[in-house]
Amino acid sequence: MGVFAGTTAAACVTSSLALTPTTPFSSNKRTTITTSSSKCRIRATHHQNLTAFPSTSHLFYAKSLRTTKPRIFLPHLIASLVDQTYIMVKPDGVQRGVVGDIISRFEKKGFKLTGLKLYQCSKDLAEEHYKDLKLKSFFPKLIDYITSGPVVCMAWEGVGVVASARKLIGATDPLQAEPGTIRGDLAVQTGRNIVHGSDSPENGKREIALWFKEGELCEWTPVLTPWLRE
Ligand code: DAT
Ligand code: MG
Repeated sequence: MGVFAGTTAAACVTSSLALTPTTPFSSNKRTTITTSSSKCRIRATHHQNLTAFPSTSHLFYAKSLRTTKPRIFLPHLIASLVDQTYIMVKPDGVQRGVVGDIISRFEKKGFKLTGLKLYQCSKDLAEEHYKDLKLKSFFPKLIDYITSGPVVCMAWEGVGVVASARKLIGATDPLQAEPGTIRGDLAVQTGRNIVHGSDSPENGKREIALWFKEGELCEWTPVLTPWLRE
């Protein structure tokens, strides 16, 4: 139960703020409380604690002093959190016919596709993409593999998309990747792990700029956005 100790109008407001929909009351009872000094009457509705709904202290909510309804939407806050990631179905994924399955996992998760193409890449592009691995013994084989057939290049956008995509993809070694991940479900060897995902938001931007030309990316608003984000 909340504690009501206010003696002024301001204190009444402060007290009533304690009764937000997140207050963990167990029933829908209405209570009238009268403070002794100010005769300020506070009527509060006790809400059931609906665990399916997140706390109204969530980042994208702001409370109104007049209504306690969490209705203010702050799109500029979300815009500053949106990342891009470069996802690529490698030649083995294309040859094995799992392109649709891989795209579908990102679509179903709720991320936004902003670029998509089938592409046969040059040795130079593959080497630039994997430049951080240039000194690794497997580098020449990796470049041969990536250039051995067409790849499917994708740009995906969303809040937390880089880290989430890495989880959807799974560990580099498919035998270590969890079941339910792309590599965990569809591959058996590191050298044929069928999909690439950027490892940081910075690399997401770098790789999208490397693989896509100007005009190949689309800015659009999916109609399902209100069903994915509050
Ligand atoms: P990831 O693709 O999970 O980001 P990475 O960036 O370390 O992994 O390596 C890029 C790719 O290089 C990886 O998908 C497959 C290949 N690779 C990595 N380690 C390898 C190894 N030990 N032997 C053969 N290929 C390897
Ligand atoms: Mg990597």
